[in-house]
Amino acid sequence: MKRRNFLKNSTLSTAGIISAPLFASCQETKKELPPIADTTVGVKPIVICTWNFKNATAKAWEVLEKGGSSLDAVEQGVMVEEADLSNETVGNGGRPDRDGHVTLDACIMDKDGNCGAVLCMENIAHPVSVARKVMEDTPHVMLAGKGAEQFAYEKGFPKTNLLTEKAKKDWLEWKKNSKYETIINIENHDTIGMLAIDKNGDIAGACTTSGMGYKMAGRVGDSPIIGAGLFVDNEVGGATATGVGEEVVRTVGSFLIVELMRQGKSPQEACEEGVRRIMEKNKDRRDFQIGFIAINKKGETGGYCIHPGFSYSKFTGAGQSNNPTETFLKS
Ligand code: SD4
Repeated sequence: MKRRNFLKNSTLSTAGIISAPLFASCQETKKELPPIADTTVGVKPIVICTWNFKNATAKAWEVLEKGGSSLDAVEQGVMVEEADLSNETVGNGGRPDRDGHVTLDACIMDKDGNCGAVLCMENIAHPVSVARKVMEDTPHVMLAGKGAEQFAYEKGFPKTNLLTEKAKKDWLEWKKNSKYETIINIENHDTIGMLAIDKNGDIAGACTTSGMGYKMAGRVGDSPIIGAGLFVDNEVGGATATGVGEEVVRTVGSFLIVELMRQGKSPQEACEEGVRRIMEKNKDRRDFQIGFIAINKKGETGGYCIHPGFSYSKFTGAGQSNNPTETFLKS
């Protein structure tokens, strides 16, 4: 019996045993339930990500093509961006906070609903891999700040200076005119969120960022928050977010997208609805960016993003282009 069916059936029968008289009729209807359709039949591996990170999706695809798991694919995929010094919003080379410290956020989630995250962690070049270690080697879900860094050293991650000369120069320049104010940095749109389906039809996701450039010390956005920056439910699909994290946290954005898909919306419809809900609450604002991408169990994809000034961009679904390594389209 498929694990999913087994769990479903065993939950029902457990309920029946505990409160037998009341739920006797429920037990009977159980027999009439049709088997859950296996929507993974015929689903091909696929990987999608936010923005134009073709090297990252190519790496993830390499893993999937060899028969690797979606979890390995998303980890190794986003690591490409974490290592890319020219990407100023993810990993090594990311912009610092307003005090000059590069602090990184990341999370990862697997097909079984296991997840791990690190928040506001310094000096470690691959936060997504530390997040995976949190998931696999601890009973916890999140580690933050110095504790996360210490844990990373214990797991053998090397100490790395993440502030590049260029990032330092830009920050010093920013300090001259900024009055040291923290603003929502609308230019910061290169967070990578990635979702993949492997040959078994299993979904996993990862999200990693240095957050808003010149943020307040200690500020954490949506990206490492399960349910906000990323959510995967292997029975339904997955979603991940980019843009102003505060707004995504307020709406528990990625969880919302997955729940909308559970209710029958396509990934595209769900992403559009998620963005619409955020905009409803921000009727007077035209200065920020929010985007979601999503994938469902059938391998259908979607994405929607609002940019400052209210222009929108859509995702070109993999179904349309037959490209197994789709990225989010810029407007
Ligand atoms: C954050 N959501 O820290 C991140 C930033 C981002 O594309 O996604 N930029 O709020």
